[in-house]
Amino acid sequence: MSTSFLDRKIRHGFDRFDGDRDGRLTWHDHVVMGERTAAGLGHEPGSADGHRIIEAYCRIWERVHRPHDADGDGSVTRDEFAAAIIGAAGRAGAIADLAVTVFEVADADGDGRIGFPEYLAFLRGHQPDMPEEEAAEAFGHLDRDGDGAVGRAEVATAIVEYWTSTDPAAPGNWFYGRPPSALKAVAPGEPGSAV
Ligand SMILES: [Ca+2]
Ligand SMILES: [Ca+2]
Ligand SMILES: [Ca+2]
Repeated sequence: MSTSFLDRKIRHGFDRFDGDRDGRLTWHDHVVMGERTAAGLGHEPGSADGHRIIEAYCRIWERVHRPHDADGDGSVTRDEFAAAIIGAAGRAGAIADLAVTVFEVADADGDGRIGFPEYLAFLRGHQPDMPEEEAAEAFGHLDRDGDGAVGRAEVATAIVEYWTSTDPAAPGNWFYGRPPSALKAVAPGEPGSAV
């Protein structure tokens, strides 16, 4: 069970949120991601638009991640995180919350669509060395209707798939870039679950 595709994907997702790479999720990680994303979108440090993005990341910490801090020490470890998410597959509320906040952050110009430059800045907020080609490949998976942008419904579906789907072929697995072992995760005929 601990080596299932979903488990690996959740741990990979944890690493995308662990902005300072110390192996624990904290409020500070979310500030770091917000600052990077704001800078990637061209907002000056201290500007109102930059502040709005940092605040959105802090809301992700408060509403989505901090509740997993069972002992109240202000941080969530990788194991705590994986156990909480795996155990909470039905917690649709938190995932929907995440989708709304992510959209708010990534749709920098507020036109209701995430264009490729916006998506690239968002990804680089989570992973500064994200190659543009990998982001483009991911974007192609997420833009399911092929209209050249990722819309609200496409974000919502992708986030649900990323955090809950055991299907290695789910397009939403690409939400944070190339998923872990997307093709070699499981043998053909054994979709997703190496239980
Ligand atoms: Ca951290
Ligand atoms: Ca936009
Ligand atoms: Ca689209």
